Amino acid sequence: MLADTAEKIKRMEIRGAGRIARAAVQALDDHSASLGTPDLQDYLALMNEAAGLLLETRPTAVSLPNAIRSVMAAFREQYPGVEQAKSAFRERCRAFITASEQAVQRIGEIGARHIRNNDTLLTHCNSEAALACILEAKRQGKEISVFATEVRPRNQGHLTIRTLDKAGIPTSFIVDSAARYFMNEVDLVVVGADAVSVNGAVVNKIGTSQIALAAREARTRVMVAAETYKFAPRTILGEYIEIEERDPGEVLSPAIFSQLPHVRVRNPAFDVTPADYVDLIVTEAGAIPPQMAYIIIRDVLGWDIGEYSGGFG
Ligand code: RUB
Repeated sequence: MLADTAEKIKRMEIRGAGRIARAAVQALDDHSASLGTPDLQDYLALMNEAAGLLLETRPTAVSLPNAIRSVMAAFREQYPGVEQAKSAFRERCRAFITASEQAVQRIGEIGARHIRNNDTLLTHCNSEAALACILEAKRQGKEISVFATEVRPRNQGHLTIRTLDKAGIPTSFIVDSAARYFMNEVDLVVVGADAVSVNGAVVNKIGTSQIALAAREARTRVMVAAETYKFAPRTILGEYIEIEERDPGEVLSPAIFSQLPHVRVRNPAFDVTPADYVDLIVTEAGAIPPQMAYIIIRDVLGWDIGEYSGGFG
């Protein structure tokens, strides 16, 4: 079960930063319940091992280590036996999953306030947090339309247009490279995030930074929807967020590729949009300018530059 979830996250059958975090927490909870050892030290060692396996699945989505650290914090307490440790862990896992779902809903409510009647939006990739804002605006009766990109190479845009269509939102499906062509028709770009750095830089699906650049040129606002557990605490220590580079076969079939000895495929899954290109980050704790990212890391996640404690939760 645990290995199965880890594999699904790697293969992107489970994808999107929020879903990855919840699936990992659910897998850890199931794993904990399945462990038969009566020895507390053995149990804790097996749980640490399990957490390690999940952590390695996708390097960029900081929601994953944040979520795992948050539930594993249950083991900072002392327990008389395995059963007590398991039930405390289960409580933490359930609380995380509920909070994560509520955060998306709250982001939708807050984000929708920044979408006006008759706005044309553009979204990239498939973000449940970004879609929550768009769907809530529609639910409130605002007349909106959306440009949705294809999202090469994995076509996450196909998921997005299904959701938008189901909600009855007029949608134009465009190839990624058409974003600048249409940008003058767009009032607001709405995207999600895999990670937000302490300096307000946003890591999201490859191509987001080009869209933000085109938006800046056209004076179109950019709104990022991101739960607070997507903020990357370790960036306060100067650490960079690793950008995942995926298999070349996602971009070009090995049959073609193997005939081109001088060609190599580069396939970064994410890119970094500097804070200057982002107008607003909508979190469940409120909408902030990107420059206030440190406040979220300090006050919501509990990491302070002065007293680095190595954990939160
Ligand atoms: C997904 C992606 C999404 C963020 C936010 O990339 O870039 O915009 O993860 O999504 P991939 P959400 O498809 O490679 O996982 O708001 O759903 O957490």
